[in-house]
Amino acid sequence: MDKDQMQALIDAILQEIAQENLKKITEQNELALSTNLSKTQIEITGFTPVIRQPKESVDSLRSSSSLTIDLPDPTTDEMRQKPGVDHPIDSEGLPALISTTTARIGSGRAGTRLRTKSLLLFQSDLAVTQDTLYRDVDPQILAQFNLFSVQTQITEGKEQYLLRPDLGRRLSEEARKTIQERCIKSPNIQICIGDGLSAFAIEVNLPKIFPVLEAGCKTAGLTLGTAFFIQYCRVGVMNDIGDLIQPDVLILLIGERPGLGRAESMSAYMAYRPSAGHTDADREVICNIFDGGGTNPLEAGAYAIQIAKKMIKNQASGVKSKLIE
Ligand code: B12
Repeated sequence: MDKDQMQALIDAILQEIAQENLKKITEQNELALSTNLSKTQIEITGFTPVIRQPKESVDSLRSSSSLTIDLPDPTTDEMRQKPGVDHPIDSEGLPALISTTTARIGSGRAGTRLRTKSLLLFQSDLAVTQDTLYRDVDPQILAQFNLFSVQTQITEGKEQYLLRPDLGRRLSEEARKTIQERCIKSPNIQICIGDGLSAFAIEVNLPKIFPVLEAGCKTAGLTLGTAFFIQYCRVGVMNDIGDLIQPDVLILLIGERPGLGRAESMSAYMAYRPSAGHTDADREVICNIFDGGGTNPLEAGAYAIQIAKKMIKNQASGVKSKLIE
């Protein structure tokens, strides 16, 4: 076979494949259109050509009032725990195992890819994470506890906050002035609230923990400073606050880095007489504060007061405190 014959043969084969594919796609388009695309669950068995709807038909489908999405909500507990593995060896053991963990196990696969359910769950969980990271704390919650707001040296919003943790550890000039003017100096306990990496964590936990901290201070005979909120806050800002207010103990309630689909976790970072140059070795943390699986915020509040009393007694926190014990 010479070169021209070879080329002719290749062209013929390519044309045949193209026609076959076109036929398949047309058939599938017709099927999808005839069912108004209500069957969005397309079984993926081996190679399936991508169905691209002609623009007019997509537009007409969008405007059709009979368009329904028939995939169940993948974020419900029931759907999260539903095994995706076809024909498991132990059909009772697998659901039992899945129910013991929030890890994504037994989710199965479609060929080499994720199942649609797993993909949608990932996307919705990631949306929860991003929402809490990029959103601001609801001002109504801050008003509820008479908290005034100050800012760190972040001036360009959340993107800058994420890229420049160093600026989130320093108070702005205006913040310093406001704190100097409005805060009681040298209290036993100073409470500050920072958005950190999760606005939602503050919104759900602050109303529960704050009254416990206030009541705990009163019962323990500890003086309480003027609480306030810090926007674009990192843990290291505790040093600046310590230098300005000079409390015995500073408690910073801050939103923790959210996990996939988990946004409600808050931490209480604490330090004895924080000041410039202190590091995390001088601090302590009560982490994973949230209802239903974490440290209950009411208990966390009571525990924070116990730790504060210990810090005052030992005149130390962090590693130094551990050395005294
Ligand atoms: C991110 C993270 C880290 C990062 C921090 C880097 C960074 N710049 O963000 C790295 C990997 C360095 C880290 C290290 C450690 N971490 Co860490 N960390 C976390 C995590 C996942 C999120 C913290 C968060 O969201 N902070 C809020 C944001 C806004 O703070 P930030 O200002 O951006 O970052 C500061 C804090 O994250 C702080 N930090 C991080 N870990 C720890 C631990 C302690 C004891 C303290 C005082 C501060 C601290 O360091 C950052 C710089 O100042 C938490 C898990 C959780 N559920 O909270 C664990 C967690 C807080 N870490 C923990 C531990 C034990 C440590 C280490 C001591 C581990 C080790 N043995 O070396 C070290 C010490 C850290 C230090 N700075 O000296 C524990 C604390 C347990 C406890 N109750 O004491 C947690 C809760 C994880 C866990 N479940 O075990 N950590």
